[in-house]
Amino acid sequence: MVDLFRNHVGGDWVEAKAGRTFERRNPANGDVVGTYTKSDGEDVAAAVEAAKTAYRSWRLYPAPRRGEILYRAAQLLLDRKESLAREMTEEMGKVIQEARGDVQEAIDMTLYMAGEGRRLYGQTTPSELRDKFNMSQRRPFGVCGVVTPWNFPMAIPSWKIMPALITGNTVVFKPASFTPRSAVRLVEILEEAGLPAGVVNLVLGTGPEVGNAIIEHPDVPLVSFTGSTETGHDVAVSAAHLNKRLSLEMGGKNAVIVLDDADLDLAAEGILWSAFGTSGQRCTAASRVVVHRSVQRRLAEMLVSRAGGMRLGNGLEATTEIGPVVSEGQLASVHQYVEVGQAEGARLAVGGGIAREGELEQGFFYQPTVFDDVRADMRIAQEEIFGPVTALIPVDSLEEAVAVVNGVKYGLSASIFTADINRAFRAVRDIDTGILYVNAGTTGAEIHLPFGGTKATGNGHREAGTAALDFFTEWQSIYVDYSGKLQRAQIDDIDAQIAP
Ligand code: UN1
Repeated sequence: MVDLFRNHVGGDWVEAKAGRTFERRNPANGDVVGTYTKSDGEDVAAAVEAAKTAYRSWRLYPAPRRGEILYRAAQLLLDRKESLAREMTEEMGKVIQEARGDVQEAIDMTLYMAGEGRRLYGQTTPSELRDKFNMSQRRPFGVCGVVTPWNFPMAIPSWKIMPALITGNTVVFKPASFTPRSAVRLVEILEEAGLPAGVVNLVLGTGPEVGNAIIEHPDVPLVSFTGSTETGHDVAVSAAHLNKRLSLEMGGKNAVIVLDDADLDLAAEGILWSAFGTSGQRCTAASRVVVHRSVQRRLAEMLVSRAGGMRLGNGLEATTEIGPVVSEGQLASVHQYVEVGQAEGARLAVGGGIAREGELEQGFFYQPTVFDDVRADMRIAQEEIFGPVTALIPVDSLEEAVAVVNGVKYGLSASIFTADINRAFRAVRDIDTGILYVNAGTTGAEIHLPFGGTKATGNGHREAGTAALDFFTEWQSIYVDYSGKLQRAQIDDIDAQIAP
């Protein structure tokens, strides 16, 4: 008997009005993970109504008290970390160790934002005039639309929901249709932690039916979206018509630079972890390796021998190093890119095929793949693949490496391996990405620093850290005049007032 998972609207677990359902299967073996209620615009309208009603009192709820609810939620996430991680692996495939990391990232964000309940700092400033007090404070927006992807089913929703809540907003949450169960678990925990009814509402279903209805709803003044570049552009167009605040977190084409003085063992480890972790399905995945020609051969050999030996399998098994990709469509799209790379003349050094041995036949497994002798203008070096594929691009200098890193439309993450601090800092100065690592791979962002990218990766906003507070609030500047008379800024003659 497979459970039916439902929407959460105004504090109740309810089926979608039209009574439809959809199913999610485990990408490792095809087992049914769950059946889910399938919503449409009518369900979104009910969720927005509930969120609007709840906003009236939630915005007045003292922020330290909101923080206490988040502390309780963080504790529940921690108590259930293992079962949440196992369920996540069943739902989207990432290996259990990484699923635990995903839940941990949600715990970290929840704790961080809980603490913000006692900060949420504004400013006080001197006034140009006597007997006048100036200050600013953050104000919430109202109902926030939260639309999230399947690759980080707990972490990314927490990046959006927790800052929205601590700043006094309410939420309508639409998770990816590949990972609805993790979303249900997160909302159950918030409810159990004492979040009042209607503050977070969950609507399950597809992007076209549910996501669009949220984005187009006139009573949702703010939308935070993480997903594909194509969908993000459509979201931006709709949001612009309605003058919404919008945060977009989209594609990446992240690169690791390996200079001639790098510790190659460390570089190889960093590349394997960031290229093949989560089967390459991270926005921050290292899908390019920009390597100095003098170490290209040695690095390629190391990557080929290690990637060739990586164990594919069900992510719940302790020995598995690479799980399946999320779906059959994703598998086909990754393979298509590999064919494009070969047709463009890149040298396939290892991998390059759908893995079908034994039990792998039941799931969507792709061999870890390394292309060598890739030119920076090839499609596999320019477009996001979102699978376990990386491309070695040889260069002759740091300057050329930086130009290659910057020569794509995206700007999320990059890294450099070098023993030379001067060259590392020159790379930091010149690389145009939102996130940069020295002597580490391209993944592993921590939640208290801003997360996001330049150029086509985003639209100028950042998630996480205090940057998230900036996105989910608007500033209000307050001037209190206690002089008892009309004082005019920019007009009154202050010098005359202070004359002896
Ligand atoms: C993503 O890929 O969308 O830095 C998020 C990292 C993780 C988050 C990735 N902490 O790779």
